Amino acid sequence: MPAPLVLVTSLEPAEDVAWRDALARAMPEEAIATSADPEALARAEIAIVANPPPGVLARMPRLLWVHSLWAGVDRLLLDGTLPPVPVVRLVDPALARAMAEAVAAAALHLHRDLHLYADQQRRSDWRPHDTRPAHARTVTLLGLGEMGRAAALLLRAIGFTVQGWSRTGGAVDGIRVFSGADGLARALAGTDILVNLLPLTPETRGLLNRDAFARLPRGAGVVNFGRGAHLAEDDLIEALDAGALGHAILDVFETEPLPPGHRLWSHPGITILPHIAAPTSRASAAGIVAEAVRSFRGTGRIPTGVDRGRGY
Ligand code: NDP
Ligand code: OXD
Repeated sequence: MPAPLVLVTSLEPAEDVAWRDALARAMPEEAIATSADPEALARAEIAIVANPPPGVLARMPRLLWVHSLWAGVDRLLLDGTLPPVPVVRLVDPALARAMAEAVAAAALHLHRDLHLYADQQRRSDWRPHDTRPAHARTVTLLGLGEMGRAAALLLRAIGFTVQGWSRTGGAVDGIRVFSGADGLARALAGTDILVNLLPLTPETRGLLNRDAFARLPRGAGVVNFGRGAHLAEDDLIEALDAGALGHAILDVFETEPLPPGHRLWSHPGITILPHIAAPTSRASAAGIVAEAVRSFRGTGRIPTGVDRGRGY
């Protein structure tokens, strides 16, 4: 009888139970315990995690690998007590498709000035603005991984001019790819709509800042779908207030939920979304975790984890 899998989360109890049910449905052959079960912690080789409370994984002496239910592992890797085992993140084509839709929606929103019309409506102000074709608008994707590549394809299909920036500058079909600090500066200079899809790492923290905004053409739009800590909030507000940036669409924040009364809620230049750019589908994610567990049970091979030194 193999050791149980342990689900370790700091989610609300109802959400935790929903994940446990989804995982049990996806792999009925496995026993799935919670971190409240000391015997399971002592025996388990695999932990399935979503924002695990710091320190819990360190109490698993036989732990061989961890599967995250999130795509981004920034919070997990910040836990200084995390045992030195492979950390596998969620790579789910359904998540990438959802993200591509959200990026397309945000880019079209900015491209067709929907924020201006929402504001005009409040004042019964019937005033059309000039339009341009999508190909005359350049959308730059920061990050060309699972999310960025899916978004690039859809944006191109809509007709936008698309370019991207990544660490290695690896080619992505049909789009211009930049890398390095010089590449970022060149990419920003030609950007109408900037979309952040980077993982949060020591290198990318605070990248959306005054320097970056100053390199964008006047009136550019900014979309942050990565992590809240990518964005220097004061710099964004300063750039919006000065008219250097046109509008920002934010889905992720340093503190989530964004507290009531937070200044970002009421800024006229900002559209707030409650971290819904690419919602994780429990059934789909559980199926992916189940495949990884079955492969491990069958072959003994641990799936490839993230590069913990690099942070993604
Ligand atoms: P991937 O690991 O597949 O891709 C990461 C991309 O970022 C790669 O292109 C990588 O470059 C690039 N990158 C990393 N570090 C740097 C750097 N220092 N300079 C330039 N480029 C860099 O991640 P995903 O696409 O799956 O996810 C990205 C992030 O999206 C997640 O980490 C998460 O934070 C966020 N996310 C947000 C969601 C939401 O609902 N808002 C939902 C899901 C994810 P290279 O290709 O060269 O390695
Ligand atoms: C994720 C997210 O990382 O939802 O999966 O942000």
